[in-house]
Amino acid sequence: MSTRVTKKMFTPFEACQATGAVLLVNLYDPQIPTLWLFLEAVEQARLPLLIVGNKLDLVRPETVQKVWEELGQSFPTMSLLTGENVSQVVAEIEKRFPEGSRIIVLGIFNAGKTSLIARLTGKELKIGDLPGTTLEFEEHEWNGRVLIDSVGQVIDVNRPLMVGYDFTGCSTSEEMFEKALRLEAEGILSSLVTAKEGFLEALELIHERVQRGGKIVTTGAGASALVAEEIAGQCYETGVPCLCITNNMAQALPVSFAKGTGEEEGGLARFIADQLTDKDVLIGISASGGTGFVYEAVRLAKTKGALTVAITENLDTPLGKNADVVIKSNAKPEGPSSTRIQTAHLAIGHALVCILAARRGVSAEESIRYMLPEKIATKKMGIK
Ligand SMILES: Nc1nc2c(ncn2[C@@H]2O[C@H](COP(=O)(O)OP(=O)(O)OP(=O)(O)O)[C@@H](O)[C@H]2O)c(=O)[nH]1
Ligand SMILES: [Mg+2]
Repeated sequence: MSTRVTKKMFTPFEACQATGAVLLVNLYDPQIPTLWLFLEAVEQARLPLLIVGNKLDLVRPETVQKVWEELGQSFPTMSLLTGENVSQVVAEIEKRFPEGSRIIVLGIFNAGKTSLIARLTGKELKIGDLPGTTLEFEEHEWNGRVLIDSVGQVIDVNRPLMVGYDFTGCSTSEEMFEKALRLEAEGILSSLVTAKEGFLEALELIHERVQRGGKIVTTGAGASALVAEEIAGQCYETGVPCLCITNNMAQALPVSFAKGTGEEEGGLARFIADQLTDKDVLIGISASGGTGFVYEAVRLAKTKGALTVAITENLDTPLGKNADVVIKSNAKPEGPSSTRIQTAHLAIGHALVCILAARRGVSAEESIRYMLPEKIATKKMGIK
């Protein structure tokens, strides 16, 4: 019995009885640690493999070289958008997988798996840049072969508690505790590289706006709402006007956390944008980059001239595309429930507020003033 399932699906990886695999790499946001999981799954299933890089139109040659180095091998690259190199890749697929093959097309979401199958078969398929457009295995006949579309994530359900952490190799609670904390820290550290450029750019632009009297609005849903709230709280403690608007409704928070209550509500996006002028900054936080009201609020805020900043793990998403500046964490892979991404986003938020404060010369004494009790005489209860 197989143990690997695709995210949000209970279909075992091997249930599709593939005899070969194409691993599609999104060159624009390669997510190498997650690709290793796919490679491990393919190796364990002993499938002949062809790795192909897609979205060549969005990257420079140096980036391709870097991805090759990180994966320890070179492989063909193409752009399904412009058609560059596609016919060579198709020929390579035909050569590698003989007639009668059942070829599973793997890769993180938005890598272009369905786009490749649509291109080969000439079919009209569901393609889009929201993470998770395809949510189940789908088979398509092509040229005497079967192409199997898949979901952009693999999870080995046999690994202990792959909900948030991979506890493989841990037998005691103490070992699990140590591993959990190490993984959290690693998520922050590996974000150093991916986040730095966007962070520094965002910092300058936010600093300018705050100095000119602008305010910050933060937003996020569920777990990212907590990050948004934390940023707003620390802004308050350092004298930066910051308003936090989320979809969390007090007691509904745990449910919103798990199920994304209200994420599709466009009114929330408009409400957020209503608070913003061209002096202000909107920071949208979303681990997936696909949270409805967050990416829509960013889009609307931009039309009002506000500076928009995204904090996300996934660059190649509606949030990543809508924002002026993206601060990209690199904390994956995660289980279905993310932990490391939020930790990395909190660290990024803390760094942002603290550096802004340092740049403005806010002293500890001034900061403490925001924390002291300020009692206001109030009416006696019952007096109307
Ligand atoms: N710029 C660019 N965009 C591309 C290319 N190939 C696909 N896309 C776009 O990337 C997005 C994702 O494409 P899909 O084919 O739906 O990706 P997928 O891997 O099936 O994604 P999921 O079903 O979510 O796992 C769509 O907006 C495509 O139009 C490419 O070569 N270059
Ligand atoms: Mg798809």
